[in-house]
Amino acid sequence: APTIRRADYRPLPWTVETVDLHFSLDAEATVVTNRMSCVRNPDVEDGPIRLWGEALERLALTVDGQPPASLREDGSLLEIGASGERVVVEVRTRIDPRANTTLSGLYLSNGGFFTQCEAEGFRRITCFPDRPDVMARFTVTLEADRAACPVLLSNGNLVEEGALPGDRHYAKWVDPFPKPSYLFALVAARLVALERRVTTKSGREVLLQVWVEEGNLDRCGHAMDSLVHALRWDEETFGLELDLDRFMIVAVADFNMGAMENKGLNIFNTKFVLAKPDTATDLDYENIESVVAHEYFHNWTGNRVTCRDWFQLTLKEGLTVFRDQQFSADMLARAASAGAGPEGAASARAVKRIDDVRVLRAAQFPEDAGPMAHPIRPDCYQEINNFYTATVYEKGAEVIRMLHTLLGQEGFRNGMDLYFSYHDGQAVTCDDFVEAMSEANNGVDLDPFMRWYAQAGTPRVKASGVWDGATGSYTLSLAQHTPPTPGQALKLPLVIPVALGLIGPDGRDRALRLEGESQAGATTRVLRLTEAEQTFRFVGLDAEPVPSLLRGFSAPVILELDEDDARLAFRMAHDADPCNRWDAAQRYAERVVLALAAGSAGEVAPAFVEAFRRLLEDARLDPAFRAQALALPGEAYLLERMAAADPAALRGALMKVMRTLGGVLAASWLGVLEATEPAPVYRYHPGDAGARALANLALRYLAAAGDERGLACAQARFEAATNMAERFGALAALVQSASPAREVALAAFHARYRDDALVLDKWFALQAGAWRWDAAVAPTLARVRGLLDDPAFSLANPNKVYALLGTFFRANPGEFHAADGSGHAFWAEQVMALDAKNPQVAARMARTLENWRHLTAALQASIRPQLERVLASEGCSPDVAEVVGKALE
Ligand code: HT7
Ligand code: ZN
Repeated sequence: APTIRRADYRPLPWTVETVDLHFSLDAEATVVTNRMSCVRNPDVEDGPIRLWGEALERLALTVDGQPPASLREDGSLLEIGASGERVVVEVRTRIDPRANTTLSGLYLSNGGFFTQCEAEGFRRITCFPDRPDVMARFTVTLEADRAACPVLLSNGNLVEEGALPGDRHYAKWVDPFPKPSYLFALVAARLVALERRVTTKSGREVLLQVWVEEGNLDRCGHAMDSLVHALRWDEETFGLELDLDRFMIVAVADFNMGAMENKGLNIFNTKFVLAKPDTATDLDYENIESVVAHEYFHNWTGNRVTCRDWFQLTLKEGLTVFRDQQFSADMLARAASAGAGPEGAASARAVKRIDDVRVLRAAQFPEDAGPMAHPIRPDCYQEINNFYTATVYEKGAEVIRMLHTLLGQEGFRNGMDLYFSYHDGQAVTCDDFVEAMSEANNGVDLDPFMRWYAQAGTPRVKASGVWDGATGSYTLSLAQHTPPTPGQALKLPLVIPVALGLIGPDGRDRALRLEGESQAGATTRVLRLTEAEQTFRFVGLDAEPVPSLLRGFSAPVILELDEDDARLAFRMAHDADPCNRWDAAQRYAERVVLALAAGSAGEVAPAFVEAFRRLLEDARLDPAFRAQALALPGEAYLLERMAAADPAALRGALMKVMRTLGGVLAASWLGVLEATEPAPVYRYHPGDAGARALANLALRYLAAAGDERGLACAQARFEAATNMAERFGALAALVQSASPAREVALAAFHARYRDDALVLDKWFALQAGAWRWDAAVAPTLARVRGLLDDPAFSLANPNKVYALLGTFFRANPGEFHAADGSGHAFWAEQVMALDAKNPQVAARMARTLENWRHLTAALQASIRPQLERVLASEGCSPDVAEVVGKALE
């Protein structure tokens, strides 16, 4: 596929003011009539009307009612010659939703019609200038069979509905806001709605609806509550109000991603809507809250102000992820403060931040170190769907967070206000956003900061300190460098906010005073690292301090700091910053695990076990924090930290560490379990969730160690559980053990939930992610292969694919990378089978091998032919070709 470059952006010679769409919906032959009033763009030299169309049968095309003067077709691009200042173009197309297995454009799911248009799905519905910089007013008429599709929804307001001959009916929707085509949506299906009316801050009454299949109405309450919370939060935090009279969420079981922010008609993967205590874990509840909020927040950051082109994707995604992270932190803090006061609130915020950092390290750092590394604003792509990445989203959010840190809460809010005042109703660039931030903050020079938008790769910050006892001063040297990434050899220094504290030997933070300052200030302050190397001299100290750097994970960098075991243990015990306390535990655990994996240590160091014990036994600490601090670093992250990554050796080391920590500390883990009796009634609350997380972790360690009391407890809790959070926690512990009880529990779980698609995803994922604690058990691959034939599994359903194949390829490297190469051959088979149905999902699966060059030479030799096989396969999609081609470059 050709490479598309950011530098080649040009506005179109013609844009569209209004669109009138008529859909005659039919499963195999939907006819779409599209009347567009096209206007010449005064800023652009003469040129044709450009429309894109894909997988369409064109039935008719007229310009002002006549055949076009000229028509040129080049692949999916259609160029129509037109004169004058405005013309009406009418296109009639036929599409086959049933045959559309890509889940992009108009498709069928369980008998209903649904759309997904971001990024370029609208062109699979009709011919259109399908680019985000073309914003038009949409009027949509839907016509369908009343029995099959009693509910007809589109964006905006319902202005008319009625009966039609032949048991059909229609509905007409008008969206008052101009929008790009990627925000168009329709739903025609058999659904019911949970409704709520709320009054916005300016006193308007709005109708909120959550639409689901009939049997799921009892699982919508949490999504609705989350929506109301999000609406209030955006009013209070950013002064942003819902601009529509009606806001709808629709749940669909077949969906490529999490959810979609179509104007007024958000379409969601069922996974991020449906929850009730018997089927959803605490994590499910948390995810629903954050995804509902994320999509709602897009109404301003994405819809009212949208992206000029897809290279600017982080403009809406990075910013909206940052907003949803702040929202979740506020929600968690608010709930925690009710029971545990300000300390509880602070801890809840920290736990949320740790979660975000875990995701960044597990998903984005490896991406930044691989062949797909790209800046948060990429310079080129072959297939835009491959660029909905952890870099654009999660690192993008970190970049916004750094702006927030540098400008302060008020400065950031002022920048947001100015951004909306300048750009409401426009399609803009990341530069426009940062310029508004600068202008609202006394013109602060943010040009150097823009490098974060342009440079790929995770920066390294090397820190070292020198203590001068004679003067009571501590000189901290910081040096930054970013390793080369594909196509970007040279990197310039970035603006890196480094939040720092200095801890005295008594474990207490010292007030900080830099040389030249008259008095000491706060105990945490943000240093600005802007050069390749800088030094900072702190004075007035009574003793040599221990530095705590990058507090709150103040920048998305890798900190290189020489700390011996004792110092890590000290920070594990005393760092006042919970993120850094967690990070100290992670660093220590990483060191222990990697030494075992490399064979340079034979046993788990007793000092580590003791440091770990102190955290485990410190009942003053928030259980949610302890659960975070006592969980080992993610396997994907650790693999990237190995020189020649050996998944089998890493797996062996992780097992050893888990067995040791589970065995040596068994009494303490059992103490945790005794102290956290399962709740009689489930409630989604951070306090309860934290206690459950710690109890479930205790079960995991004890089960890993084969502790009989722990295994019995897991079994008992599994059987007695009144909610999914506990049932799943206990089941996960049993599955990750050598106990035969795991099979009994898996069968019981299946019997109970055989008809529940979302819960079965958990059942698939648990089996695909299983480590082999019992060497006599067959390789996990055999199990995964068997599950492909399970009646509940389908390659056509992305949730099933992500649960079974995604978990195996991404979350189970120890089993996936079997030395005989069977996993790699299986990967190629599955990627090719998926590619024939759904290239977007296939490409996501293909990405699970992109960092293959970090693996051992033997594994590379096994993987290369499989990559080549996929790339050479007949009908390899551009999506998969980009991923695999770059991996092989
Ligand atoms: N903005 C949405 C992106 C999305 C998407 C992109 C490509 C293909 C399918 C998709 N479904 C949703 C989701 C979001 O970030 O909110
Ligand atoms: Zn988004």
